[in-house]
Order: sequence, then structure tokens, then C-alpha cells
Amino acid sequence: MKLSFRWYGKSDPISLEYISQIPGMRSVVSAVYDVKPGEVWPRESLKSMRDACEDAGLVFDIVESIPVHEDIKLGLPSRDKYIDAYCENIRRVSEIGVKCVCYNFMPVFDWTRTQLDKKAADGSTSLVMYMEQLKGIDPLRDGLDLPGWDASYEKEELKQLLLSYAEVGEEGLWENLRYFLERVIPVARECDVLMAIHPDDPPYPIFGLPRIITTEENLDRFLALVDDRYNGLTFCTGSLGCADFNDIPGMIDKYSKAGRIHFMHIRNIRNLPDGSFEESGHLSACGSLDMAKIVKTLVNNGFDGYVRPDHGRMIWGETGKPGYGLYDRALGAAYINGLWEMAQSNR
Ligand SMILES: [Mn+2]
Repeated sequence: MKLSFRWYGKSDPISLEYISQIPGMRSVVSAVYDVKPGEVWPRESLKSMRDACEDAGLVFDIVESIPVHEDIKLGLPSRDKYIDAYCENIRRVSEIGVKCVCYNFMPVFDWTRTQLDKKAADGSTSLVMYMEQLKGIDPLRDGLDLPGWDASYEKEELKQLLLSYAEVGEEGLWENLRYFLERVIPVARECDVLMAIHPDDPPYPIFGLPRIITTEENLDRFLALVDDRYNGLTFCTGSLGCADFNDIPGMIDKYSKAGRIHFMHIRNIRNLPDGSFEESGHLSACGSLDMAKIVKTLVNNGFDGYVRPDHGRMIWGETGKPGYGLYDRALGAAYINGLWEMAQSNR
């Protein structure tokens, strides 16, 4: 595995030096954050990030994410110019050594939670989604005031977007994804950049928005849209695992055997009886997923792709971007290292 850590660039309070001090850390997962979705990334920004990572003894060879412009997801006539820009970004990241690009195809939101700082009994905080808190929220009526939500959308604009997606529907979204992949994957292949779609988080429709990267059946359908190794998955255990219909180790076994997982997001999640969930510590005992089995499956199938500890709780008084502190993600990385070493020695 190539152990990696997400870094939000020079404004990230967590330094590359700290990241490099985590045992086994190899790659930095990052992106150019100061341009809008749909724009071409400046070569200078990419080079300066690559150099900063190299100076810290790390490799910047994986991107999360190159965002997909809403017009592409909606299938608007303007999508072609945004797809051209997308392809240009794949070329540019490949020029500085990037080998894998994570992205998602979720309408409007990247993820949904109802609270970002839910306090556990031990005083740590984490992101949660409580169905009780979600009830009664109607973005068409009230606009949206959820944590992490992009407040730059005006109420009317959001309403329009939601109505447009209702019209597109699931089948329309599939068609728009196919259109995108048929143009992007050949470029990715040419540049030797593995494309890795991130599943929808959570993996079911929300606020009436269609969501399609959700279940084993749909992942099968996705991989068949363009049946090419360069059209692969970011397998996020927390995103797919917060619904009980997904057999996480079984799916990992199938897709890693097929060589279609390029990036693993490994974190645990505690599922509650009413469908709510809490992001927990990484240890199996802290949540609903069998972390040892997840790692064992990857090791047994010779998985050699990227792995990151994904989110962490906020612990030890750390403040910052929810889910993206240093301490608990570093603990997650150490735990993954331990499971990996043991699984390898038992092979
Ligand atoms: Mn993830």
C-alpha cells in the first residue's frame, strides 16, 4: 500500500513536516484549492505543491479532488467546455507525477452531516448524521443551513439546482456520468492517471437529489460504463458502510481482485438502529466495521494502491477543520500500519 494523508495546501495548519513524521507515510493527497470548479489549474501551483512535498520527503502523486462542474452532472450544453478543462487538468497533474485522481459525481453536496462536533463520552468530537436532526429540513422551502454546506448558494439558486436535478433523475445522472467518462477515461489512460470515483456520502438519495454511486449493484454498473482499469474506485469504507445494505469486506474483495480499487479511504463508522451514524475512532471495537477483515482482504489480494485514514475525531484539544485534525488521523494511520503488518506476516 501507499500510505497517504490529505493536506489542504499551504493554508493547512498541519505542516508537511508533521505529516512526514507519521510512520510509513508516503504520499500527500491534495488539490489546487484557489481556483473554481471547472477552471484549469495553474502549472505553477502544482509545481510549488510538488516541490514543498518533496522537500518534506513526501510524494505528491495523488489528487483529491478535481471537482466535476455541476453543468457536467446536469448534462447542460456548456458541459463540453468544462470536460475539456477537466481533461487539461488530468494532463497537468500527470506532468508533475500524479498517478491517481479521486473525484465524485454527487449532485450539489460532497457529503452531508447534521453536526460536525458531536461530543462523545470521552470528550472527543466527531461528525455525525442524526436522522432526527435531518427530519423537517426542506431545502426547497427553507433554503439550507447544514454544517459544511456551501453558503455561497443563494436560496433561489439552490432551489433551481434542486429542481433541475429532480428533472435529470437517476437515469439522467447515469447518462451524464457515462458522457463524462467516455471523454475523460481515454485521456486518463494516455496520461497514465488512474481515475477513482468516490462513493456518495451517505449512499442514498438525500433532499430528493439523485445519488448513484451507492451500492454493489451500482458500482458494478459504474465500472461497466467504461470497462477499463483507468475507470476505477475510491473505496471509502465510511461512506459505503454507513448503510447496512453494503457488505464492505465482500465488496472490497470483489473490486480489489478485479484491480478496480485505486484508492482506499479507511475509517470506521458507528451505525445506529434508526439509520443515523457517527464517525468513530478507527479501531474495530469503536464502530460497526471489521477493520482487520478489511485490511486482511486487501493484503490477501495484493492491493498496492493508495490508502488514507480518511477522517478522524478531534482529540487532545485540537481545533481545526472537522474530520481533518492531525492527531486522530495519525492514530488511524498507525492502526492501519499495524493491521497491515500483521496481515502481511500471516499471509
Ligand atoms: Mn472518503
